[in-house]
Amino acid sequence: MERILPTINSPADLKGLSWDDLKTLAGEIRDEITRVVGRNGGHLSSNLGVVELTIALHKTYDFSVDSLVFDVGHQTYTHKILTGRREAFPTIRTDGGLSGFPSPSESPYDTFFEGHAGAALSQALGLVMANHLQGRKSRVVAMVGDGSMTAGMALEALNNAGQSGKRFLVVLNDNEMSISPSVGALANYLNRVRVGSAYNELKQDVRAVLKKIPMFGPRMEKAVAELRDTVARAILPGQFFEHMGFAYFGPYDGHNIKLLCETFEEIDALHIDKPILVHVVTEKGRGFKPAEDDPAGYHSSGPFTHHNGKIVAASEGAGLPGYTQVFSDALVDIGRRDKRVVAITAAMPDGTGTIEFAKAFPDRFVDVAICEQHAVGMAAGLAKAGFIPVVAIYSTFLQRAYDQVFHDITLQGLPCVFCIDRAGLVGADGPTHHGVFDIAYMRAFPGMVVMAPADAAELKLMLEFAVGLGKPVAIRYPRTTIVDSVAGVETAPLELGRAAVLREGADATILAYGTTVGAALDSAEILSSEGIAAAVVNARFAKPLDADAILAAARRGPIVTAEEHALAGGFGSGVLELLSSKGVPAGVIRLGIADQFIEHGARPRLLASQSLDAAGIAAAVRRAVSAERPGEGRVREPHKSGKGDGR
Ligand SMILES: Cc1ncc(C[n+]2csc(CCOP(=O)(O)OP(=O)(O)O)c2C)c(N)n1
Repeated sequence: MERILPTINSPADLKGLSWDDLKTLAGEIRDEITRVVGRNGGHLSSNLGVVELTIALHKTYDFSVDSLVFDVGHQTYTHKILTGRREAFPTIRTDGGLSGFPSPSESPYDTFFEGHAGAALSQALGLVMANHLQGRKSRVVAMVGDGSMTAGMALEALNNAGQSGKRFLVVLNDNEMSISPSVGALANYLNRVRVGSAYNELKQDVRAVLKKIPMFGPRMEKAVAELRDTVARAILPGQFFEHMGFAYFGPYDGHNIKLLCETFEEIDALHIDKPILVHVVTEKGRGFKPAEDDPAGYHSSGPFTHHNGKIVAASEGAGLPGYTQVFSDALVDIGRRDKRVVAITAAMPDGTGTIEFAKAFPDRFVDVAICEQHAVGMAAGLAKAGFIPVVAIYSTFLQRAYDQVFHDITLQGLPCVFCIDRAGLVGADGPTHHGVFDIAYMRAFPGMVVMAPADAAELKLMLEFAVGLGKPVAIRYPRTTIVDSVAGVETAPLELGRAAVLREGADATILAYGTTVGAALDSAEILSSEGIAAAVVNARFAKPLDADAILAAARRGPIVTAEEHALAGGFGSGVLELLSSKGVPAGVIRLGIADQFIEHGARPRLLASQSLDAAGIAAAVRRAVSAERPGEGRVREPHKSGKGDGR
């Protein structure tokens, strides 16, 4: 039989297909997604779960006119395939290829750049209001998962939308999973709705059967009807949403394209004058056994090969990134010794490496769901009562809790350890996920200690140090397989605000922060062979800065700062501020992320594009040295450079 997928170049191509064709198409799309994610990695489970739902939405609506807003946007692979990107789909998440998230620069069908949970309802409501003001009749649809519905922003939007009385469609894609199983009262509620409706259906079936039994039929029927009414009163589906001002429909089988299309059309024809929520139940990982069995494991999958639906080989990079693993082990170790330590995650026990702590000390662990703000607010309460909260959140998601870091923690002077994972360029997930603003947003607050390890051993040291510090403190570390130890970084004890000189050199100083220390040492080696002696300092702290080390460097000669962070407000900015406040005019070249959003791509390439590899740092030092000594010949005898004292 001819394959249908190659004939789909735009959503309009769905219109003429029969229900059977659409079902076949769903299977072909699933195979394509599994094939491509097997090669490139990606959000497998979530995408396999929404194939039929996405087809149904594109068949019913015309999103060249109507608007479709995805929450998070990690589940848009079918949408991309249907909206003119079928041929480009195999490039997804690769250098220069399609983004793994919605990207308006790729297609007019992608309404917003997305990547953070909970934003879609607010964005959609804004579009609805704009339509209203501009007299446009186009429809607005937001698709949100049950996990993301727990986000504060989503609940704020529900609250506002219900009151606004403005019509738009929210499709609640309920698969009982966030990345891990959904947690919290809303998850329990949705579970009751699902079970309740299944129970009601069961009663209907039982009633039909009993009716056929002449002796007991009528009496049993009455009893069953009473029972059903009681159950229905207790778990009337959608009561919560109805009370919030929405018209609720569901729950529906999210894998039945015909049912979904008919439902969307019927609801549309009702011309309901308020927001509408259609509750759809789907299965995460649907159609690919390994993902069905382990939807969390395949939520964000590395490459793999499979044969007849069985995994033959997973990528070498599978499992936790190196720093996360080191953090995970160190946290359990500290938790064993110090009963005051409590770990908090916002829906990412696996990703942040707090799951082992959760297993070891379930009473001292909390997963608050996708609620970063609440996570930090709650940490304040624990800290106030004498506990030591360790809040493990990715850099990009901690941005959600900026005010809580300010108001609930630092303003109160409360001790709290922020373990900021995925700090820096994250690679294939791209601009929504790069964590390149945390130094700036953390170091702005009085009393905050901000540090970054150069290697695994230093991360352990820093965690230990932070837990004992009695202050608000942030430790940032990247998504990368670990370099066990960076040559030259000694695990000397930490002292607040003290850097470690790793290599002496009279011509220039590289002040490296966190992940750039290894590259800085390599660049010093390159430079040494050219006769340039560059000192390398492992800064360790972005706040408080080591004023002695920085002033000493400025006296020696030019400085190059290197950090995997936005130049605006980062470590290098701090160095400039310090020199300026001391009245020291120094030649400083700052290396970091330029004032732009960085695309997705392999991390080493992205780092090189920002001059954050050894070659880029060496080039900056050459520039600094030649600017310092104009006219001096560049090439000198190779310089013998001694290692620092490791302090
Ligand atoms: C603010 C924020 N915090 C955390 C995440 C990480 N994250 C990505 S997807 C996801 C789970 C989303 O669950 P759900 O909305 O139910 O979608 P599903 O993957 O189950 O389809 C999480 C926690 C995020 N994207 N944004």
